[in-house]
Amino acid sequence: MHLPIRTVTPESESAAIIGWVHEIRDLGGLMFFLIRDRTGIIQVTIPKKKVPAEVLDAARDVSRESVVRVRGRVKAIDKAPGGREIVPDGLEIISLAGSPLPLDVAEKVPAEMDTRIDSRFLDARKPRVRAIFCIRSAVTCAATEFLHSRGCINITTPKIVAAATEGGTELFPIAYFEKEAFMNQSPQLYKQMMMAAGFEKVFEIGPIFRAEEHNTIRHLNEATSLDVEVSFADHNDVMELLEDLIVYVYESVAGTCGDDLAELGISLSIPGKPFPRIRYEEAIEIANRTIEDKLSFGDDLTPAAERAIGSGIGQHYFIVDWPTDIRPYYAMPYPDRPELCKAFDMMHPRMELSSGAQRVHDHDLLVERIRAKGLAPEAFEFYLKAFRYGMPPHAGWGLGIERLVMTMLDLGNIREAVLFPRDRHRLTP
Ligand code: AMO
Repeated sequence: MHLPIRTVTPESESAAIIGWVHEIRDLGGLMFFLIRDRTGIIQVTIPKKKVPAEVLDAARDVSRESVVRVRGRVKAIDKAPGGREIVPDGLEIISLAGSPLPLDVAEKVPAEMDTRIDSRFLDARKPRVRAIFCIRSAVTCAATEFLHSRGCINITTPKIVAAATEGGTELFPIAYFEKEAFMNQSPQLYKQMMMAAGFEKVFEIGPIFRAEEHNTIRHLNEATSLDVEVSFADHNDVMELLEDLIVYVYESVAGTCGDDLAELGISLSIPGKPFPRIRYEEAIEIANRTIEDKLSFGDDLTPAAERAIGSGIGQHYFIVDWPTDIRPYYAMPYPDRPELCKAFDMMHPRMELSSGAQRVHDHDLLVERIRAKGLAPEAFEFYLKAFRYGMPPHAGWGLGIERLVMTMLDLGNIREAVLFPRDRHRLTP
């Protein structure tokens, strides 16, 4: 039986480990190997004159990033990682790696993002990269835990669909037998239909597909969204739920991912509640004080405006009360001021993380709103039907998981937070 490398201590008398050859140094009479598994790195020291011939042969034949099994005596040694080393009685090559390697896992030679993604399996062997994905796993796990504790039901909705939810231009059409279909932009219509089903509180963590042409550091063509929908709730209720979730997730990551955060050199500060609420009209006023291209009522916020507002606030915040014209048809207009709606964005100082709203739950108003957006209600018949037989008032939001991880870990590019990114130019691996 082999041990996880982290658990090998100077007190262990002997140990067997399996891992990848991280580094090889040959100093003549002595050879040093660093062996790595997902739990850590250990030094293997080979005094050439003292080890069995088979060990020496394998040590000479092995290449970096090969998988090896090592058996031997554990010794305390100050200078080695973890203060211990193994002097092997056995060294077996399990899988020999080809050379040269497409990229340097030990990170002595830096690689461009494209080179890294082309060989993502190698890139993800880097402790730093693995740490990001361990934290991402902890993020979705904590979010799931939190939403279950609030009584939400985890649902799964179709990703092959017949209608756009967020607007017609960002759709990926696909051939679906003799019909035209699309990759789903958002679980929006389906999570709302589950309100008509009486599920009351639902969530889903799943892929969303956006045919956005632009290639940026914060857009993907396939992203992961955490979607929530709650009945008998308004926009204020679900904003509270969202800030509670963000704080819970940060606390959980800070509490359970200490080693991974240390690997990334990050000390996580927990966002304070409540997040400030800023009205859209205030937000454009703040932005206009510093940005060059001034915004007027009805303009969407530009990245420069988001940065201008975010740098002043310096923490997570909400922008509320958006112009109805620039939000989707399903956002509920204020009855006394219908040019504004009960929609919000939740922002990190660097970028938008989530959008949401109280929804239109009245069938006739919804039809009117769909028409006002220049869309045909007939295309939404399956959705509208759910509004005719008892639809409760409801509200919800969608939160981008990659952006959450990116901002939490201060990553420069959203592609750092997804294993196999899909962008304007990339369909493999
Ligand atoms: P929206 O389109 O704003 O809202 O998406 C919600 C959140 O999902 C993330 N996101 C993306 N992340 C990376 N690349 C993309 N191309 C991308 N598109 C979206 C963002 C964004 O804030 N149906 C509504 C949600 C709702 O009202 O419940 C919706 O999809 O973090």
